Amino acid sequence: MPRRGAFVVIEGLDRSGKSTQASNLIQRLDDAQIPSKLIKFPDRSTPIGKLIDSYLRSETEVDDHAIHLLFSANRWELASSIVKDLEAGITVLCDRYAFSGIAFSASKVAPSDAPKPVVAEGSSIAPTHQTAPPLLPYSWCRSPDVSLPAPDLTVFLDILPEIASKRAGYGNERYENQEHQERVRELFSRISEEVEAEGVGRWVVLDGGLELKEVEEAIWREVREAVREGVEGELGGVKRLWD
Ligand code: NYM
Ligand code: MG
Repeated sequence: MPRRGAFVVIEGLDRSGKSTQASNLIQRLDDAQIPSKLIKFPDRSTPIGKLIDSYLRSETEVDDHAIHLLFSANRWELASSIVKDLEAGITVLCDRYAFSGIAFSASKVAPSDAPKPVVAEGSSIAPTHQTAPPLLPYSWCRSPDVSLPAPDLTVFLDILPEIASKRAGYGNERYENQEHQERVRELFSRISEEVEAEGVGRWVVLDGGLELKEVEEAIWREVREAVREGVEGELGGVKRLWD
Protein backbone atom coordinates (compact mmCIF):
# COMPACT_ATOMS: atom_id res chain seq x y z
CA MET A 1 0.00 0.00 0.00
CA PRO A 2 1.44 3.39 -0.94
CA ARG A 3 2.19 5.82 1.86
CA ARG A 4 1.26 9.33 0.96
CA GLY A 5 -0.02 12.66 2.13
CA ALA A 6 -3.73 13.19 2.77
CA PHE A 7 -5.82 15.37 0.50
CA VAL A 8 -8.05 17.48 2.73
CA VAL A 9 -10.64 19.94 1.45
CA ILE A 10 -12.48 22.56 3.47
CA GLU A 11 -15.81 23.65 2.02
CA GLY A 12 -18.61 25.92 3.08
CA LEU A 13 -20.67 29.00 2.29
CA ASP A 14 -19.03 32.39 2.05
CA ARG A 15 -17.97 33.65 5.51
CA SER A 16 -18.29 30.20 7.05
CA GLY A 17 -14.76 30.55 8.46
CA LYS A 18 -12.93 28.32 5.96
CA SER A 19 -9.93 30.52 5.33
CA THR A 20 -9.34 31.25 9.02
CA GLN A 21 -9.57 27.55 9.86
CA ALA A 22 -7.35 26.58 6.93
CA SER A 23 -4.56 28.87 8.08
CA ASN A 24 -4.87 27.69 11.71
CA LEU A 25 -4.79 24.11 10.53
CA ILE A 26 -1.68 24.58 8.43
CA GLN A 27 0.00 26.05 11.50
CA ARG A 28 -0.94 22.99 13.56
CA LEU A 29 0.32 20.65 10.86
CA ASP A 30 3.58 22.63 10.86
CA ASP A 31 3.85 22.45 14.63
CA ALA A 32 3.29 18.67 14.46
CA GLN A 33 6.02 18.50 11.79
CA ILE A 34 3.66 17.04 9.25
CA PRO A 35 4.75 18.19 5.79
CA SER A 36 1.83 20.13 4.34
CA LYS A 37 0.80 22.70 1.82
CA LEU A 38 -2.16 25.06 1.64
CA ILE A 39 -3.85 25.82 -1.66
CA LYS A 40 -7.02 27.70 -2.43
CA PHE A 41 -9.58 27.73 -5.23
CA PRO A 42 -10.17 29.89 -7.05
CA ASP A 43 -6.41 30.44 -7.33
CA ARG A 44 -6.63 34.06 -8.39
CA SER A 45 -2.93 34.33 -9.27
CA THR A 46 -2.97 32.51 -12.63
CA PRO A 47 -4.22 34.10 -15.89
CA ILE A 48 -7.46 32.10 -15.59
CA GLY A 49 -7.67 33.03 -11.91
CA LYS A 50 -7.37 36.73 -12.76
CA LEU A 51 -10.35 36.47 -15.06
CA ILE A 52 -12.32 34.67 -12.33
CA ASP A 53 -11.35 37.37 -9.85
CA SER A 54 -12.57 40.09 -12.16
CA TYR A 55 -15.84 38.19 -12.69
CA LEU A 56 -16.39 37.72 -8.95
CA ARG A 57 -15.86 41.44 -8.37
CA SER A 58 -18.42 42.14 -11.09
CA GLU A 59 -15.87 43.96 -13.21
CA THR A 60 -16.39 41.51 -16.08
CA GLU A 61 -19.44 39.68 -17.38
CA VAL A 62 -18.84 36.09 -18.48
CA ASP A 63 -21.36 33.55 -19.74
CA ASP A 64 -22.46 31.24 -16.89
CA HIS A 65 -21.27 28.12 -18.72
CA ALA A 66 -17.92 29.67 -19.60
CA ILE A 67 -17.17 30.85 -16.06
CA HIS A 68 -18.06 27.42 -14.70
CA LEU A 69 -15.55 25.84 -17.07
CA LEU A 70 -12.94 28.41 -16.09
CA PHE A 71 -13.35 27.60 -12.38
CA SER A 72 -12.80 23.95 -13.28
CA ALA A 73 -9.84 24.76 -15.57
CA ASN A 74 -8.35 26.69 -12.66
CA ARG A 75 -8.33 23.39 -10.69
CA TRP A 76 -6.96 21.41 -13.62
CA GLU A 77 -4.03 23.84 -13.73
CA LEU A 78 -2.96 22.48 -10.34
CA ALA A 79 -4.19 18.88 -10.59
CA SER A 80 -0.90 17.23 -11.47
CA SER A 81 1.04 19.16 -8.84
CA ILE A 82 -1.53 18.10 -6.20
CA VAL A 83 -0.96 14.45 -7.09
CA LYS A 84 2.80 14.93 -7.12
CA ASP A 85 2.75 16.49 -3.65
CA LEU A 86 0.48 13.77 -2.22
CA GLU A 87 2.73 11.06 -3.60
CA ALA A 88 5.75 12.85 -2.10
CA GLY A 89 4.08 12.51 1.32
CA ILE A 90 2.83 16.09 1.58
CA THR A 91 -0.60 16.66 3.10
CA VAL A 92 -2.47 19.01 0.78
CA LEU A 93 -5.02 21.25 2.41
CA CYS A 94 -7.38 22.90 -0.01
CA ASP A 95 -9.66 25.85 0.72
CA ARG A 96 -12.65 25.12 -1.60
CA TYR A 97 -12.60 22.59 -4.42
CA ALA A 98 -14.84 21.04 -7.08
CA PHE A 99 -17.77 20.84 -4.64
CA SER A 100 -17.91 24.64 -4.52
CA GLY A 101 -17.76 24.60 -8.29
CA ILE A 102 -20.89 22.48 -8.53
CA ALA A 103 -22.75 24.11 -5.64
CA PHE A 104 -22.26 27.73 -6.73
CA SER A 105 -23.02 27.11 -10.41
CA ALA A 106 -25.89 24.63 -10.12
CA SER A 107 -27.60 27.04 -7.71
CA LYS A 108 -27.78 29.83 -10.25
CA VAL A 109 -31.25 30.82 -11.39
CA ALA A 110 -32.36 33.34 -13.99
CA PRO A 111 -32.70 36.78 -12.46
CA SER A 112 -36.36 37.48 -12.03
CA ASP A 113 -37.78 40.85 -13.10
CA ALA A 114 -41.11 40.02 -11.57
CA PRO A 115 -41.84 41.71 -8.23
CA LYS A 116 -41.63 39.35 -5.29
CA PRO A 117 -44.97 38.15 -3.94
CA VAL A 118 -45.83 39.37 -0.50
CA VAL A 119 -45.65 36.37 1.83
CA ALA A 120 -46.95 36.71 5.35
CA GLU A 121 -44.50 35.90 8.11
CA GLY A 122 -44.72 32.25 9.14
CA SER A 123 -46.51 31.35 5.90
CA SER A 124 -45.76 27.99 4.37
CA ILE A 125 -45.87 29.41 0.83
CA ALA A 126 -42.48 28.80 -0.79
CA PRO A 127 -40.55 31.94 -1.73
CA THR A 128 -39.92 32.52 -5.47
CA HIS A 129 -36.25 31.49 -5.48
CA GLN A 130 -37.16 27.89 -4.68
CA THR A 131 -39.29 27.50 -7.75
CA ALA A 132 -37.09 29.30 -10.30
CA PRO A 133 -35.49 26.75 -12.65
CA PRO A 134 -31.70 26.31 -12.51
CA LEU A 135 -29.67 27.97 -15.27
CA LEU A 136 -27.21 25.09 -15.51
CA PRO A 137 -28.13 21.41 -15.14
CA TYR A 138 -26.56 19.69 -12.14
CA SER A 139 -25.02 16.89 -14.19
CA TRP A 140 -23.50 19.40 -16.60
CA CYS A 141 -21.94 21.26 -13.65
CA ARG A 142 -20.40 18.06 -12.37
CA SER A 143 -18.78 16.89 -15.57
CA PRO A 144 -15.72 19.16 -16.08
CA ASP A 145 -14.30 18.07 -12.72
CA VAL A 146 -14.57 14.34 -13.46
CA SER A 147 -11.11 12.75 -13.02
CA LEU A 148 -9.65 15.49 -10.83
CA PRO A 149 -7.80 14.12 -7.78
CA ALA A 150 -10.42 13.15 -5.18
CA PRO A 151 -10.11 14.41 -1.60
CA ASP A 152 -9.66 11.85 1.15
CA LEU A 153 -11.50 14.09 3.58
CA THR A 154 -13.86 17.00 3.04
CA VAL A 155 -14.73 19.13 6.04
CA PHE A 156 -17.90 21.12 5.44
CA LEU A 157 -18.26 24.10 7.76
CA ASP A 158 -21.98 24.47 8.05
CA ILE A 159 -23.42 27.86 8.80
CA LEU A 160 -26.84 29.42 8.32
CA PRO A 161 -26.75 31.98 5.50
CA GLU A 162 -28.38 34.46 7.82
CA ILE A 163 -25.55 34.20 10.34
CA ALA A 164 -22.86 34.29 7.63
CA SER A 165 -24.40 37.45 6.19
CA LYS A 166 -23.76 39.28 9.46
CA ARG A 167 -20.03 38.51 9.42
CA ALA A 168 -17.52 41.19 8.38
CA GLY A 169 -16.74 41.56 4.69
CA TYR A 170 -19.93 39.83 3.51
CA GLY A 171 -21.64 40.99 0.36
CA ASN A 172 -18.65 42.38 -1.53
CA GLU A 173 -18.61 39.73 -4.24
CA ARG A 174 -20.96 38.07 -6.66
CA TYR A 175 -23.05 35.24 -5.09
CA GLU A 176 -22.79 36.80 -1.61
CA ASN A 177 -26.47 37.22 -0.99
CA GLN A 178 -28.69 35.16 1.25
CA GLU A 179 -30.98 33.74 -1.43
CA HIS A 180 -28.14 32.38 -3.48
CA GLN A 181 -26.35 31.07 -0.38
CA GLU A 182 -29.53 29.23 0.73
CA ARG A 183 -29.56 27.38 -2.58
CA VAL A 184 -25.81 26.74 -2.39
CA ARG A 185 -26.32 25.16 1.04
CA GLU A 186 -29.00 22.84 -0.37
CA LEU A 187 -26.71 21.87 -3.22
CA PHE A 188 -23.87 21.09 -0.82
CA SER A 189 -26.20 18.76 1.01
CA ARG A 190 -27.01 16.93 -2.24
CA ILE A 191 -23.31 16.73 -3.09
CA SER A 192 -22.48 15.30 0.34
CA GLU A 193 -24.98 12.50 -0.25
CA GLU A 194 -23.30 11.66 -3.55
CA VAL A 195 -19.84 11.79 -2.04
CA GLU A 196 -20.98 9.30 0.57
CA ALA A 197 -22.85 7.09 -1.89
CA GLU A 198 -19.94 6.98 -4.32
CA GLY A 199 -17.26 6.62 -1.67
CA VAL A 200 -15.37 9.75 -2.74
CA GLY A 201 -13.49 10.05 0.54
CA ARG A 202 -15.08 11.07 3.82
CA TRP A 203 -17.46 14.06 4.19
CA VAL A 204 -17.68 15.54 7.65
CA VAL A 205 -20.10 18.31 8.58
CA LEU A 206 -18.99 20.61 11.39
CA ASP A 207 -20.95 23.45 12.93
CA GLY A 208 -19.26 26.61 11.64
CA GLY A 209 -21.30 28.68 14.07
CA LEU A 210 -19.38 27.38 17.10
CA GLU A 211 -16.45 29.16 18.73
CA LEU A 212 -13.34 29.30 16.52
CA LYS A 213 -11.31 27.15 18.91
CA GLU A 214 -13.99 24.47 19.11
CA VAL A 215 -14.20 24.24 15.32
CA GLU A 216 -10.41 24.15 15.11
CA GLU A 217 -10.21 21.22 17.53
CA ALA A 218 -12.90 19.28 15.67
CA ILE A 219 -11.14 19.81 12.33
CA TRP A 220 -7.82 18.81 13.84
CA ARG A 221 -9.20 15.50 15.07
CA GLU A 222 -10.47 14.63 11.58
CA VAL A 223 -7.33 15.76 9.80
CA ARG A 224 -4.98 13.93 12.17
CA GLU A 225 -6.85 10.73 11.40
CA ALA A 226 -6.62 11.29 7.62
CA VAL A 227 -2.90 12.02 7.91
CA ARG A 228 -2.42 8.84 9.93
CA GLU A 229 -4.28 6.79 7.32
CA GLY A 230 -2.01 8.25 4.62
CA VAL A 231 1.16 7.48 6.54
CA GLU A 232 0.04 3.93 7.24
CA GLY A 233 -0.92 3.31 3.61
CA GLU A 234 -4.62 2.88 4.37
CA LEU A 235 -5.68 5.53 1.86
CA GLY A 236 -4.27 3.63 -1.11
CA GLY A 237 -3.34 5.51 -4.27
CA VAL A 238 -4.80 8.93 -5.08
CA LYS A 239 -8.37 8.44 -6.28
CA ARG A 240 -10.20 10.49 -8.88
CA LEU A 241 -13.53 12.29 -8.86
CA TRP A 242 -16.01 10.50 -9.07
CA ASP A 243 -14.49 7.03 -9.52
N1 NYM B 1 -16.68 29.60 -6.43
C1 NYM B 1 -15.56 28.97 -6.01
C2 NYM B 1 -17.36 29.17 -7.56
O1 NYM B 1 -18.37 29.75 -7.94
N2 NYM B 1 -16.90 28.09 -8.24
C3 NYM B 1 -15.76 27.43 -7.86
O2 NYM B 1 -15.37 26.45 -8.51
C4 NYM B 1 -15.06 27.88 -6.70
C5 NYM B 1 -13.82 27.20 -6.26
O3 NYM B 1 -16.13 31.77 -5.80
N3 NYM B 1 -18.35 32.75 -3.54
C6 NYM B 1 -17.14 30.80 -5.72
C7 NYM B 1 -17.41 30.63 -4.26
C8 NYM B 1 -17.12 31.99 -3.68
C9 NYM B 1 -16.22 32.66 -4.69
O4 NYM B 1 -14.33 32.09 -3.32
C10 NYM B 1 -14.85 33.01 -4.21
P1 NYM B 1 -13.55 32.60 -1.99
O5 NYM B 1 -13.23 31.34 -1.25
O6 NYM B 1 -14.50 33.50 -1.28
O7 NYM B 1 -12.32 33.30 -2.51
MG1 MG C 1 -15.85 34.63 -0.50
